[in-house]
Amino acid sequence: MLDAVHHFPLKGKPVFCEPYGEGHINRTYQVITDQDEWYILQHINSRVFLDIGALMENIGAVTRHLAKKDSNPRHTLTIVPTLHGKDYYVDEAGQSFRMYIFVRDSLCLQQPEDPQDLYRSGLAFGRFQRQLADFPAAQLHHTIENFHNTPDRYRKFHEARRANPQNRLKDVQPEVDFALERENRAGRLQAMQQQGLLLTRVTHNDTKLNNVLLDAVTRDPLCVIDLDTVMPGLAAHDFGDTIRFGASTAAEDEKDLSLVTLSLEQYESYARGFLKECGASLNQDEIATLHEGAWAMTLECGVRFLTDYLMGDTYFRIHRPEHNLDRCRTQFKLVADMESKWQQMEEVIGKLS
Ligand code: ADP
Ligand code: GN1
Ligand code: MG
Repeated sequence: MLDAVHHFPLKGKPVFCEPYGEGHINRTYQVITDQDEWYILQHINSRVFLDIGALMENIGAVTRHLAKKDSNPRHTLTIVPTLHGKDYYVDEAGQSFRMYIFVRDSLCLQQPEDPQDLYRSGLAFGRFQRQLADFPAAQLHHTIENFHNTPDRYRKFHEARRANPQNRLKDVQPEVDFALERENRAGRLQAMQQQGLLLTRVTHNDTKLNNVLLDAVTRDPLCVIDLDTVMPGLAAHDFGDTIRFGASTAAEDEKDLSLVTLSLEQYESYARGFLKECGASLNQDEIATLHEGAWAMTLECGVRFLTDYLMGDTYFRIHRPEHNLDRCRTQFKLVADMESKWQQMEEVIGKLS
């Protein structure tokens, strides 16, 4: 049993503490006590998050704000403070841990199981954005600088190519070429943001399907989780990242690229849910660039996986050699498929707005 578990005031004595979930960043454990109380314990990744105090301040403020808008405890993450009343526990080795109430009777999907699942996820993330519309964005710390600044992701990619510490560059020429061919267009959203056309909002920034919980019985959206990257951002990012992950017809690390395509049905389903909840508050340019967000988030994520592969897999957790390269390849295949379906993607948004 992890020692950290004993630093939180649990109801009952912990009898189970095992790794849980599919996240790429933190180490997550499910904890169960002899009174059948369930918790999530997380070892926070301090290589990725350089200021964990600031990160937990963000999560505390955001969850308090959300809980004021919706008092159902299954609808908002609940932090369990440590025995000393802090939001997280730091052990003697300097490692940080936090605890949440486990949202029970919920589903966390790795891929949509029915056509309505992305609609439900769209409702959840659209609602999340709407509920935070009056949260003062300036209060939020940037937990990762330049997180969805695609041109800056390219800058890091070029650095990795130059450094080439693992001598892997020679094996990835087609992927490098694919990324370079699209570099000029990749910063379009940031340019529009700088011109004031796209508004900076409080966004989640990591809207993977597995970062939202659905009710296990009704499948209604319950709770948005993984709040580490809630920061000022663009609506197109929150729209796009779900499409990248949830509207792909294959897993993020599928090796058979012929299976990886954009499902226009799932794309429309998410757009319908997302726009239902937050469409009224978006301006014309924001709506008109949602599909660009899907393209940009997918390209950016592919570039990030490729950069991490070149750097020796230091950021995303991998479960096999070349895992990051496989992930990069699915992202680029999806980008290419989006390009071939561009007009339909645009038409769907036009039809729904
Ligand atoms: P990561 O940043 O590593 O992705 P997450 O915060 O997303 O970490 O947690 C990993 C997984 O743990 C989630 O995908 C989900 O399955 C599960 N999880 C996290 N928080 C809760 C919670 N409060 N209740 C139930 N399951 C949760
Ligand atoms: C990471 O933490 P997780 O697994 O939900 C990453 C996202 C990527 C995603 C790719 C903090 O998300 O930005 O899009 O992997 N999170 C962070 O699957 O970098
Ligand atoms: Mg997650």
